[in-house]
Amino acid sequence: MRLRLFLVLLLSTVMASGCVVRSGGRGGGGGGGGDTSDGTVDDGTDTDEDGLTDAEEDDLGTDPDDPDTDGDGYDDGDEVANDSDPTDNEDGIFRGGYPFNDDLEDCDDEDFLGSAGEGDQLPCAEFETQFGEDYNLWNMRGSAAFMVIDTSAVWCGPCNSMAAWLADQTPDLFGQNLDAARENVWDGNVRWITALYENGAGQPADVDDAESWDDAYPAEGVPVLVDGDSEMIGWIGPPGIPSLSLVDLDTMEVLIVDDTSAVLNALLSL
Ligand SMILES: [Ca+2]
Ligand SMILES: [Ca+2]
Ligand SMILES: [Ca+2]
Ligand SMILES: [Ca+2]
Repeated sequence: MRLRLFLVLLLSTVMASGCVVRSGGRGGGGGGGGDTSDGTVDDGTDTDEDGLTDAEEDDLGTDPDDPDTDGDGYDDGDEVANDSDPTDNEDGIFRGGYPFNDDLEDCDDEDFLGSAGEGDQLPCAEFETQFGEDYNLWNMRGSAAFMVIDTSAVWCGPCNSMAAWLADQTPDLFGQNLDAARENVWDGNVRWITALYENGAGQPADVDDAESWDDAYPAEGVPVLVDGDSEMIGWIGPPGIPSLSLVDLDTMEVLIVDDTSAVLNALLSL
């Protein structure tokens, strides 16, 4: 009963405070047998199953018993295959430490076609991050149970409020205490991406806007993606922003399309 009342309260506050929308991996793998640089035979054993054989790890100076030698969240084999240093935790595959997934085989669509519906699969599309790197959304697959898609614009006051809340700059969101929701994001139980489609002047957002947004509202683990082509917001099609949608990170299907209250309630109940 309390939850239902809360939902109604939250829904009404979100509706009242929203903005009207005015318009519109890199490779992977590694490892293999062969001879090593010191002439010893590599029998192909990969004890820690990180894609590098024990002999290769011996050459590289990585730990054959630890898939992530430097503890930056990326496996040694993935780091080598993607030209980051497996012994330097300041040098990862993606700036920001965002998840990496080298298996995009199940993805059929790279483009956003039509409009999002419940059960539709998220395209394996790339967006530029606030660091100027291309990031395929399917890298998030398997990194948590769910991912929130937050479609926002710089000119939208409530979008800024939501970002400030997520960055722990304000205690409440739209007058509600939703700590359990954001703590699930901070703890990595849920992934969150913010897709910015317009800047403060209502023009298409670019990487500078994404960088400024991240500087103003730094939230660890949350990529700020440049949606200046309005691909994401065009696909989701919210009549108002901020708009939250929810994706199942196992199937990559959209569970909730443009229902901010429902998504926040889902995050509260995890
Ligand atoms: Ca290994
Ligand atoms: Ca290793
Ligand atoms: Ca690593
Ligand atoms: Ca590294």
